[in-house]
Amino acid sequence: MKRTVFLGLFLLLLNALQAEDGYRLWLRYDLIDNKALLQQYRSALSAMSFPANSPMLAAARNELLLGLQGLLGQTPRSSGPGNTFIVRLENQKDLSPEGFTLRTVQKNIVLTAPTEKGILYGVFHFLRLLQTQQPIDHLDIASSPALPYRILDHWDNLNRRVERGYAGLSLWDWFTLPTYKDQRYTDYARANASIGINGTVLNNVNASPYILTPDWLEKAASLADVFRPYGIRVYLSVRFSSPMDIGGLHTADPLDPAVREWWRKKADEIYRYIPDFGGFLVKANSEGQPGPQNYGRTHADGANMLAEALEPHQGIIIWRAFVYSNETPEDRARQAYTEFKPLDGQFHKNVLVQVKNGPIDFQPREPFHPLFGAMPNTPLLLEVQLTQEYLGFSSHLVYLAPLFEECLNADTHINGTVSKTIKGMAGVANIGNDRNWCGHIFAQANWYAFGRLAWETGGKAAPYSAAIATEWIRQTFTNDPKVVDSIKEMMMASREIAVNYMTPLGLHHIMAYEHHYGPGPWLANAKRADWNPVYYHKADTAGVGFDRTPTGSNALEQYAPGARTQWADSNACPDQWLLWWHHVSWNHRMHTGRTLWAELCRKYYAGVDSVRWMQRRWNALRPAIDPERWQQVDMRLAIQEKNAVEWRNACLLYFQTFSRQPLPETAERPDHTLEYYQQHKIDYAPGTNQ
Ligand code: GCV
Repeated sequence: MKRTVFLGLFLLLLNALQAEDGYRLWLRYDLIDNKALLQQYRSALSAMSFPANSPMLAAARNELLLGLQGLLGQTPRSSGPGNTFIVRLENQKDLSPEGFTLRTVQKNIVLTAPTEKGILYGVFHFLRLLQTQQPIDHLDIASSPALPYRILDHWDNLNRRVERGYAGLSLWDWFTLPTYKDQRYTDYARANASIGINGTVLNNVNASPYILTPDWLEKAASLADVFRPYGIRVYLSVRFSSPMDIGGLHTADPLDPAVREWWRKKADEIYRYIPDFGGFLVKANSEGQPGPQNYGRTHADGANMLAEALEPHQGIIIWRAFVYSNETPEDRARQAYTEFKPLDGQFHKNVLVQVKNGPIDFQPREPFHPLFGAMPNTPLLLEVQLTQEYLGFSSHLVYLAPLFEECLNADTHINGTVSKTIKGMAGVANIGNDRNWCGHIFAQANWYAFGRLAWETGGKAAPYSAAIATEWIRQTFTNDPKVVDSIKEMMMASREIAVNYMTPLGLHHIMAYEHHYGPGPWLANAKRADWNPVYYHKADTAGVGFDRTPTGSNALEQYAPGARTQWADSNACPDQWLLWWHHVSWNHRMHTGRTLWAELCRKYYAGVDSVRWMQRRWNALRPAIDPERWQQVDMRLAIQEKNAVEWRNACLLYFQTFSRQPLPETAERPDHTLEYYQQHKIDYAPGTNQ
């Protein structure tokens, strides 16, 4: 009996130890499976000299020990002979305050940095070298972040629902805060620090005013305490009408002295709770949110009032440029530029304007936003969306780094590439309380890539997406080169695959209403014109596409002449942008020699075929991946395949009513009618009920 119980317990323990449920993200510190390398690493790290007399240095040191214990099965002695890992705070020429160097000096490895944060980042970098099984015998690394602001934006509501969140509830268990500090908060901070993220906006940009009341500030302060040793500053989204909502004032006019005084006092109060508070993120006069325009004032008036309140505390204001107005008949793609360009140079120095990567809204493909390069006197942040609102939620495998990089590397023809015109990146988080954090194991790669890109990019021409994917796969799954290459190919192809089965050739915003999951190109009765897919594709019997040239909305004029020329002529415009810029006939000759209709069919069919290719590939990888994560991904790929078929069939059947041309002879026939797809409703899709 005793023996059975013991065996049972043993098996349970074994199972628990082996379970790979995705919780550890890329911070998996398992014993290195290459014996020769393991020996080398062990002898290179016999001793350690790591004075840690502050919470941040202690966090860095603990991480190093945790990592080495797992990866090497031993930790270095804290002193004595042998090869030593030496950590030193030291000023270095050409290093930014967050940078570090890792060098081999007489058989020792020396990590130096001008600040504690640099040491922390250097430790994570070093652990990554071991995890990805890199040589460490001749290290000569100097690394500084390309961009100073690397921030996650959580669209988490105070009731724990996450707007556009597909990985469960908010990670912040507001109800038990400030007292209960879940271990997940620390693990979240570790994961962020490991990829250089240095800020987090805790709450939704559609902000509740309550976040600024004492109870909630205390909760935010408690999170800030957990994040501080990991170099992460807390920011809050604020509602512009807060002085009225919770302050008892009759106005929120930014030029009203009482309003200004209210914000000043509020700022002082916040800094008593969170001495290193980062600042405010503001969505104003956008999608129904209040803002300075309610009082006839400009975005600059609103931002500057808040900037003055935070300035004595060195806080910043991040003011979003995601604005469009229902009353304005102007093409939505033009509106942010129209409102913000004239304000260039009018913002206080502690204001940054946050601009989405494209002028509409996180579509599978958009041209870069025309404000990049157009506001030389205003620091800009690039906002990208990690959560896949328009890219199949957490059900579809879509590696987003190539999308982000397409924008970062786009030439503004004013000040170089987009990456050269920005001071930082903000990523709308895809994190929730799901055990694996992001819903899809591969969605973790988008969180990872966001941090790594924000650290690495900055005008350097090299493409990073593939290198970052390699790093992530090696840390997340395996160092087996064949497996790494096979997964990498899948990841690198996945964004284009999604574009093909959703919105090929420059189509955009033809998703189902409100939840944005699945196709809805026929939708025409949303309460705002520009919430309707028909507004964006403008299909008729003559053709399809949005004319944004001088014969149409002329959104093209908002770009520099050099940028314009690539898109201006419908015959020269690259196929991938065609229907974004032009309304062309169904028989328009594409660069491939096919007609537009034939090309559209080809893309939609290729999209579905490629999802099936991903499924086959994943199937072949089964022996190389642990069963739990393999199966999770396999099941999600099955959802993706089903959805891709629906996208293809629904869109082609719908556009066929205008093109009046047949589907390709040999192709798989749609299994349902257009009416069937039009009636397909999804109740309670995640991410919408706020
Ligand atoms: C937070 C899109 C999303 C909204 C989001 C908005 C924004 O419109 O659908 O859910 O609101 O962008 O970025 O403010």
